[in-house]
Amino acid sequence: MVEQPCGGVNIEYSVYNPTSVPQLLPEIRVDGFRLDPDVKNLKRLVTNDYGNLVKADETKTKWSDGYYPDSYAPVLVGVDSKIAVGVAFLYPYLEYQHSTYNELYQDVSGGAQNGTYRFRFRLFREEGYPGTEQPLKMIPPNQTWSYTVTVRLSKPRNWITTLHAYRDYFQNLYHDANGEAKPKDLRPIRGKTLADSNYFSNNPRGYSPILHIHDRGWYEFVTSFINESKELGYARTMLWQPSGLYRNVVNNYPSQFMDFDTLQEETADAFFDFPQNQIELGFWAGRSAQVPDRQYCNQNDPAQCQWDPPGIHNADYHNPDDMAFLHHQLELARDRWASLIGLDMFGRMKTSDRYYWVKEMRQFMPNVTFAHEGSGPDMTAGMFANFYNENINGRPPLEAPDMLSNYLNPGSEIWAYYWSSEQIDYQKVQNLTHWGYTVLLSGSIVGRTDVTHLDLTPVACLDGLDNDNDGLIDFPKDPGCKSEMDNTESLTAVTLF
Ligand SMILES: [Ca+2]
Ligand SMILES: [Ca+2]
Repeated sequence: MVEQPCGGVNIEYSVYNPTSVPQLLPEIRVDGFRLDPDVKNLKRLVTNDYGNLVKADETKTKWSDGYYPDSYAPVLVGVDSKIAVGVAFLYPYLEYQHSTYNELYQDVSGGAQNGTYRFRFRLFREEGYPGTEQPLKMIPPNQTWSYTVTVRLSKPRNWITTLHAYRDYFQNLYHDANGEAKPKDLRPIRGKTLADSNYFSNNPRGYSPILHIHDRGWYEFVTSFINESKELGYARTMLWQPSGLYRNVVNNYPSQFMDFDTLQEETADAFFDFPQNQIELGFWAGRSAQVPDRQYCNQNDPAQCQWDPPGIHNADYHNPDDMAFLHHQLELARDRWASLIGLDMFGRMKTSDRYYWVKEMRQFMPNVTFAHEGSGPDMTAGMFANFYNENINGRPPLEAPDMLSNYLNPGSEIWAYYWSSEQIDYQKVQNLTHWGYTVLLSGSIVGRTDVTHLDLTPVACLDGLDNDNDGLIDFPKDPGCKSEMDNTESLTAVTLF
């Protein structure tokens, strides 16, 4: 594929520690970019919600999406009306295992560079659990670590191509090792909540009484759920709390998502009806990176644990007992015909451990699509879907395609969770699908949305095809595309006289 021409340089950094004690890593930055000094004319790439341009907050002089790999990629892009500047930080994450805090900021010192912009990567910290502050990373004695900062300039329209050197580096490191994700599947997913703590007075695991899973097992529910899903036009489904809920509610949803009670266990062959009816069955794996404390499990078999254990902990990828438990849950899901598995709170595992664990899961269940709740970084997103929930953490609604994900991991699904207790905005579901998101609809009204006539085709400027046969594909390459949301690659007729 030929990139739009964009100029730039690569800056190589070698950090050598000649001493006999570990040393802090220095801040790495590039200075002096003369983008429009008036911040209200500046747009920047966001990397922690969905990867697209937003207006820079003009009340600030520093803009950051926090640490990578909590964010999607270690890249910074600033765009004004004349030029786009993209700066990326290339380093072998799995080898160095440190995060980086990425920041675009404006020099307001009043000096010679006043009003110009800087791009910096700093506060490199030990890899740890997202949301917790780790110690600063030290480079060991007598070692040299290498980093490359790529700086690319382009016309504003071509801003995404300023990241092409990062994309080449990234795909070479991660895609070559794992293969690309499957082509995106835009068919919507129908979500269903099976239990709620309000129902503990009715049955021990809080299954919704009207579903009768608690007293009649799976057969009735599965038959009616499949029939209903077919009528509404769904071919993919997701069941939350398949094993019910813990009474000890702080540990919900259960990591024991496949540890059924006796009646549910005895009727679990009902799930075979899903593949029989060409409906993909999904299970939501509660707290998928946490496991029951060892003392609540069988002495000889760490995979067999008592239901609702009083203590759980973050799973350690290097602890065979923890991993035996997680493996066993997956085995049960596989035997029960799961095609989709949602990994609840997956961020409780370190990024590099998640990376190796998901690689293993994919080998173990090659036909299953996994999804990462909380959105994983680019290096894991190449192997499974991300899950975007705009209902939490003040995340913005999805109002455009995820250009960054499309660019780095074009085959990866992004599940856009649509939950509402109110009437559905069907146009929103259609827009999200056109923009390349897989919509996961859930809730008593939303989950009953008829999607039979949903158009599953991405817009022409985002579909990877040369729709008008001019040799140029999609936005920004095809000049007929006004934006990545344009549905035609053809230039509209212009009246000249
Ligand atoms: Ca196209
Ligand atoms: Ca074209």
